Amino acid sequence: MPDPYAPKKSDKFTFGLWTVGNPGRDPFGDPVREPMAPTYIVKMLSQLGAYGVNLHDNDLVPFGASAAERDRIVREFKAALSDHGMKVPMATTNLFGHPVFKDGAFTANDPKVRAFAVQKTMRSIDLGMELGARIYVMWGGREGVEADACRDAREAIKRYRDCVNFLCDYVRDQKYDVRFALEAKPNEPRSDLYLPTTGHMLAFIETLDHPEMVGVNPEVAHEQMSGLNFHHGIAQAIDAGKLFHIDLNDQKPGRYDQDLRFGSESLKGMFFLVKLLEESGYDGPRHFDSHAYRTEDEAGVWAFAHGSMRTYNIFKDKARRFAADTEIQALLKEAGASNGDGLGAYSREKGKQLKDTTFDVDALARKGLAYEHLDQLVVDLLLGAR
Ligand code: GLT
Ligand code: MN
Ligand code: MN
Repeated sequence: MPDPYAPKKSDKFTFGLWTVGNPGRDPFGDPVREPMAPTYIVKMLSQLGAYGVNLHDNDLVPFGASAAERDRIVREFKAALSDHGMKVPMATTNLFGHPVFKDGAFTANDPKVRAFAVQKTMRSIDLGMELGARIYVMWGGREGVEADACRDAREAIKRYRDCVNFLCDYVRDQKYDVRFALEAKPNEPRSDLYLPTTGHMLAFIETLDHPEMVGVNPEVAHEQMSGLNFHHGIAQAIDAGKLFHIDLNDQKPGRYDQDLRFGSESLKGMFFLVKLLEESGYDGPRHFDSHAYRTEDEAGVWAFAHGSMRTYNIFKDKARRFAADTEIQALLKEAGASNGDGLGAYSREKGKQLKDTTFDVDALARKGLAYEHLDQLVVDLLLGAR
């Protein structure tokens, strides 16, 4: 019998080259896996049912490569994409790996470092456009501090804004069809990062010259590091029309950025996330930004990739069952879950009427809501007992 959860191209699953390509290096230990050629990653992911791959400039073209070398690498990579029917929906810039970015990129104190970061991003956007990307992620991995004495945090935000504005105008000038997605993270690799959560990013975007060009790329692990409810943040981004991209993975609360396989830790939280994405009509890529455990060889990497996609599809099926479950739906109806009746717009008369209304507050307060029962039904559903 065919696997009903098998990933298909139409599911729009993508992986960063840096994710399945992660060699298992950590701050305490050396790599445990051989590097894999980007063209090989494209082939293998396609066979597993993925829709595409995403990349940093230097995942494909090594830092400092000559123009001729760059062109050869890009040509071969494009051939692999077309041979295996794979897309590059998103591209990004590595603004954190090279020592030049040790004090940040867009927010660094040295204006030459900031200018180099913008130049690197412009070239990297050109590469992304050549590969067909329509979303450009900005993750400010080094935009932060250990020593807060080194700069005024307001100055950092201003520099960040200036760079994003410059890049928006570059894209407009080139007539590129691309949107930016900003990714937040509270800390790591810096002690503190500026713009630490998706909520901070949403507020920052409204201060830009072209806010319509810029949205967010929230990552599960990053919000959970801050102890936040990920799917609530996603709901707010969707409500604001700003969910341009998403980084799916998993995380235990209060740890370093673990980038665990999607759905491997927070079963209930990830169920509600998938339910939200599917029911909201989000049609962007379902991108996995995670990597296999350091215990794994190459076979373990593909098991990790397959598992990430399969788990998403299982949650998608559970969301369908939740919607079709008569007992769950009856409880939701009784609880008034979709009762959006509001006061409507204010008028002086309505305001007066409301002030004069008598509520039976005790009766309202006495009513049990049966959420224990409802939640247990969700647990039964997720554990396969329903
Ligand atoms: C890096 C980081 C991720 C970002 C990537 C995009 S790079 O792996 O940990 O969260 O999404 O720059
Ligand atoms: Mn990420
Ligand atoms: Mn992460």
